[in-house]
Formats: sequence, C-alpha cells, structure tokens
Amino acid sequence: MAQNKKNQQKFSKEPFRKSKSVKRILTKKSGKIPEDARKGTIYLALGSNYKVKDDETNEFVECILGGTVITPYENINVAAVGDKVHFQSLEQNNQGVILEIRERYSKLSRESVKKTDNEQIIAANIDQILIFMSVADPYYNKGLIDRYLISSEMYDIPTIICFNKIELMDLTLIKEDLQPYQDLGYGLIFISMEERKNLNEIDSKLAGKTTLVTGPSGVGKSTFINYILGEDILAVGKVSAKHMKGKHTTSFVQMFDVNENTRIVDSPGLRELAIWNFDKLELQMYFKDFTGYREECKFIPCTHTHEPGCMVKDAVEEGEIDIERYQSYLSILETL
Ligand SMILES: Nc1nc2c(ncn2[C@@H]2O[C@H](COP(=O)(O)OP(=O)(O)O)[C@@H](O)[C@H]2O)c(=O)[nH]1
Ligand SMILES: [Mg+2]
Ligand SMILES: [Zn+2]
Repeated sequence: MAQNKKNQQKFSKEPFRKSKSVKRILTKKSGKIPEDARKGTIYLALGSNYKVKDDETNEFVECILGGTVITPYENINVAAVGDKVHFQSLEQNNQGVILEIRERYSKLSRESVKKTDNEQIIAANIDQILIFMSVADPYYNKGLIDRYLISSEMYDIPTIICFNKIELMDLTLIKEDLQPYQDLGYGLIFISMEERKNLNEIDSKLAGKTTLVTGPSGVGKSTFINYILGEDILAVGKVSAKHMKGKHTTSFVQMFDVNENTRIVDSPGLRELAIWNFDKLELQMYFKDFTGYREECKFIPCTHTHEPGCMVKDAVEEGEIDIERYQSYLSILETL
C-alpha cells in the first residue's frame, strides 16, 4: 500500500529540541494572512514545536507559533497533529512560524495533564479511529475497548476495531464474544501480521482516509504501522510510552503519509484517551446501546444504577443490552 516514500518523515527517530518555556500566544478570530504564507498540515507536535508539511511542495518545515495566531478557537496551546495551518518561512534554517490554525472538522482531546483549564487536542481532522487489539498475547480487554469507544462517541468519529495475532487462537468463540460490537455497528477486522492474513481488508478500510491508531502496547501496532508505511519507521517490541511516563517527554502523536491521500496517526500509549472531564450523567450519552432505553426511565435524570423503573437495567435483564457493556458503564461511572 505504501507509496510516495521520498518525503517520509526523517525526523521520527530524532525529535527536535524541546523548548523549555511555553510562550504566551495571543489569538484572534480573523486577520490578514500575508501573501507569501504557505498552507500546511501539522505532522508532529512536540512542546511548542511543530513539524509542518507544506501542502504544495510536501516539504517539512519546523515551525513555532507566531506571537498572534488567527484561529476560531480560544485556547492556543492546542495546535495539534492534523491541524491545517498557514505558516510563513523564516530565512534561516528552514524554520517557520504558524500564523493561522484553520477550522477543524474533527478533533480528539483530553483534559490537560497540567491541570490548566485548557483542553489538549490529541489530534485534529481525523476521519476514523482504529482501535488495535490482539486476540492473545495480550488477550484483548473489552473494558478497555469500551473506554476507547467513549472517545469515538464523544467526538463522533467513526471507529473500527482490529484484532491482530489471529493465528494464535481459534476465532469461533472470540467472534461470538465480540458480537455486541458488531451489533453496535463498529467494523471488526481480524488480522495476523505474522501470517499476513486479511491485510487487504484493512488496507481498503484505510484508503483515502486519515486514521488514528490507538490501543494498548504489545498488540502489534508498530508492526502494523511499519507494514502500512512499507518501511521500518517505528520500533517493534518496545514499550515506548512506559519509560516516558511521568517525565516531561510525553509520548508524542505523529502523522505519517501512506500515500497521497491516506494518512495514519500513531498515538503511542494513548491511555490519555481514557481520561475525561465530564460528570456521571454525561457518561450514558456515549453508550449508544443505551439510546432508546435511557429516555424511557421512570426518573430522569437516571444513572441506571439504583433507580426504580430503569429501562436500561430492564434491557440488560432482557438481554437487549449486553451485560458486559453495562458492567463497563458501571465501572467507568465509579471513576468519575
Ligand atoms: N504472534 C504474533 N505476534 C505478533 C503479531 N504482530 C506483532 N507481533 C509481535 O508482538 C510484539 C509487539 O509488537 P509491537 O508492534 O511492538 O506492538 P505495539 O506495542 O502495539 O506497538 C512483537 O514481538 C511483535 O513481533 C502477530 O500477528 N502474531
Ligand atoms: Mg509500539
Ligand atoms: Zn435508568
């Protein structure tokens, strides 16, 4: 599937310097863009440094944010991978300054780890999420799948779930176990990177889209992304995010070109996807299997835990809502 290798990101092995302090940036909703400004897309965001690809020349330019940035959004420390920008090159060192962050058609974000009030965008302009799991070694975790799916529902991003390492297990029971996800309309794909099974199927799901890949470590994400890119860009068998935990070098999100109109976003150890800042009553909105029941509960609002006349609990008892999905709901509810 991979083509167009010439402009592959050389910087992936050697992220550029981090600047120590975060500059204060002003924003305004509109303004004049200089005529020599170039259009680009952010491929890597690290601290206040950005790798921007020129949309016309495909050249990568290391950028920082300008002192004033034009953006429809309020919080400006939030330029993110996938953002469409206007930037202007500086004379020296092929560097540039981002002048404008254009409107996003989708985003994934999380609460800032630094506990400021600013939201942190993980990625912007994503067409779909690929939740990557394995059927064994490590065995998939449905509770974790449900957590990832909350982000999908919250940001309304179509999601497919891929299960790797299928050569290790008999799939009959596994497919049965995963039927609830099929019923909910998520696309399920079963592959083996090792035996190169069903890879055409997943190739065709990615074609023409920007896909964010997320999932726990050890499931074969890096192996998969290397295959998609036709190049060994990512280290396989390394628990990349773990060493970095707690340190200032947060694992970074990075976008890669597969071909001219297909991109993949690697989000190592995106546990952060599962951190939310909403209240208990909001959670049910992101369990789309509760729709059609939760509106009919006797008491509104209903948390679907102890309330009498709860239609969600009824539906669980009747087997209309999958009991494990309901249990996921309860266990996430406890964490809020
Ligand atoms: N048995 C088996 N092992 C695989 C398969 N795909 C990847 N692996 C192995 O799983 C381990 C973790 O892979 P890696 O790509 O680093 O996973 P990541 O942590 O999700 O990025 C490595 O030892 C891979 O060689 C597969 O289809 N079958
Ligand atoms: Mg990896
Ligand atoms: Zn209820």
